[in-house]
Formats: sequence, structure tokens, C-alpha cells
Amino acid sequence: MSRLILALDVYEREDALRIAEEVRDYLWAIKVNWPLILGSGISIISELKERTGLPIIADFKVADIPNTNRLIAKKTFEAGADYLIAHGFVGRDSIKAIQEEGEVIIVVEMSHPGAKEFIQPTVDKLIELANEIKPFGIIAPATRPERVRYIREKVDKDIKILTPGVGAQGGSAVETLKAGADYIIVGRAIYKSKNPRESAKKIWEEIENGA
Ligand code: NUP
Repeated sequence: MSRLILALDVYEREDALRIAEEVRDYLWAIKVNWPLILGSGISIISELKERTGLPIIADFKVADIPNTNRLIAKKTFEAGADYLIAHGFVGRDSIKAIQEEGEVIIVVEMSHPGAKEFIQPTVDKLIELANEIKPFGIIAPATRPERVRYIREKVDKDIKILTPGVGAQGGSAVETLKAGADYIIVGRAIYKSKNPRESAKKIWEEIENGA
């Protein structure tokens, strides 16, 4: 099974469906984020699922009180999403409210430079939270393989590590997998490519050969 996740951050429905169909053979799942939902509506989730047969991860980075998190999660899972990404810093109760509706993925450390300001100092506590409430997975930065290694050592083995930051943000798929990541998330390096299928294939091959 593939370990590549496509971050499909385009606005238009037609672009999203075309790219998804072109690259689906090399993917484990498709991640949708606000740009696509705001551009094409929530129904794009079920359309992508029907066209590709792949799991859909809703990257909404939910960060609210338990009741609002629950209301958001209900609609997201009803729309066909298989996983919902949420921030852990809002606390256990907010995450548990999502878990009552479906599978959650918690952000433990983000991939951009600004993550060093507030998120990185909190990582140990977010790992503790993950180990306690056992989400499907956590997000860790492919831009910092040494941090993926650190997080992998501390987080329970059965919790998957999903890592954005490969390609456009400068991270390497092979280095990130060596550090202990389970899945590689790639957006622009695939959907902005002149030939998305070729680009996805190349990254897939890197993952298969180098990991
Ligand atoms: O820490 C994170 N970094 C990150 O890039 C957490 C994320 N969810 N993402 C998302 O992954 C980001 O919003 C985008 O959807 C994708 C990376 O896209 P790209 O940099 O490969 O284009």
C-alpha cells in the first residue's frame, strides 16, 4: 500500500477531480483543506471519494470548544471524510468530542518556521495527549526530520505519523521516512507540476526504494 498522501489545495472542483484521478494510483489518501472546501463546497469530499475510491482526510485544523468541535466533526464525517485533523492545544475535552464522531488526527508539530514560536515548546504535552487518547495519527514536520525522530521515540507505536513539508517546503521524503514517519503528505510538488502523475510517481518511487 502507498504511503503518499496528496494535499489537494486547489480551489476549483474540475481541477481537483482531474488531478485526483491522474495521480490516484500512487496514493494512500487525499487530504482536503480549506482552499478546496471554500472554492468547491463540502460535497467535493464525497465526489473525490467516489471518483478515486481513496480515504479522505479533512485538514480543517479544528480548534474550538468541545461542543463546536463536535458540531464541525459531525458535518465533516457526514460529508464522507474518513479522518479529521484537529489542534491538540485546545485540550483533551475538545479532542474527545471529535473522537465521539469519528477518527481524529492531532497536530503535534507544524512544518513552517513559525511553529518554533508556540507549538514546539508544547510538543511533549501534545505527545502525552496523543498517547492518552490514542488518535489514528499525528502531524509532524517533514521539514525537521530530527523532530520526527524525537516524536517517533515518544509516541505509541500504533499511532501513525503523517508528515507535511516535503517538496515545496524543502523536506525530503526519504529522510522523513528514515526518521520514522508512516505517511508523506505532498501538495504543490504534485498539483502545481506540469505533469502531476509523473511527479506523484517519482515521489512514490522514492518512498518505495528509499524507505
Ligand atoms: O504542519 C503542517 N504543515 C502543513 O504544510 C500541517 C499541515 N496540515 N500542513 C498542510 O500540508 C498544509 O496546509 C498543506 O495542505 C499541506 C502541505 O502542502 P505543500 O507544502 O506540500 O504544498
